[in-house]
Amino acid sequence: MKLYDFPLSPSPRRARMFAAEKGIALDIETVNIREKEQFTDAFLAISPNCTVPVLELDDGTTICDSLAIWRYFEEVKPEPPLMGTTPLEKAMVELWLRRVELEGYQAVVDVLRNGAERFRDRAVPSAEAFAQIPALAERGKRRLALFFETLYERLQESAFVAGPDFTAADIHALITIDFAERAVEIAPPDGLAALKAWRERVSARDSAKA
Ligand SMILES: N[C@@H](CCC(=O)N[C@@H](CS)C(=O)NCC(=O)O)C(=O)O
Repeated sequence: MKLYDFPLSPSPRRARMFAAEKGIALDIETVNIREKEQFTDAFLAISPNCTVPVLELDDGTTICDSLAIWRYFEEVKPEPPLMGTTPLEKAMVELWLRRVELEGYQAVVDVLRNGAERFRDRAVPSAEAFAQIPALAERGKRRLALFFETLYERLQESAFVAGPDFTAADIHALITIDFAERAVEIAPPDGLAALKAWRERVSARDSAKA
């Protein structure tokens, strides 16, 4: 299996970290999205939405979304489970994946893509031009602060984001926090001890370096 990847981007890191947890080997092909390689005809044929990651199976089938790639990996290699095994565990993982995506990751994306000069007219990842809306960057900062609070409260009552075990929800949350710190220079405030301790534990996993 081949992963079309860009090492600096959060979404491909999700696929790499999940695969590392599962012990799934991937051939990596880098698509330099800073050099606009996602818009070449060759890559558009692979990823019509012009984004990485894309997983290409040995028969040529492609899956061009990180969470769909997780689902595929989970089904073909169920051990160790990262998306829950009981109906309730699966529901809790799904719930937290959606909360992290909508309340955390999208907030970072709003801050970055509506604020940074390099995303002028590229506020949405697309071949089509989308103008920046500066108010979305401001709203994103507030939403990100709320997201940190939400995670902190959750991690005071739960060892991991979706429950007592490490799951894909932890991967999603860790990568979102790292992305916020690196790309928009917003880190969780001091004093959220349960969040800090969780982040250190999850960051110490070998897969976090993938
Ligand atoms: N929902 C997609 C989002 C993928 C995405 O937005 N990828 C970014 C990198 S993190 C990208 O390829 N951006 C291309 C661009 O900015 O033109 C997923 O999770 O795979």
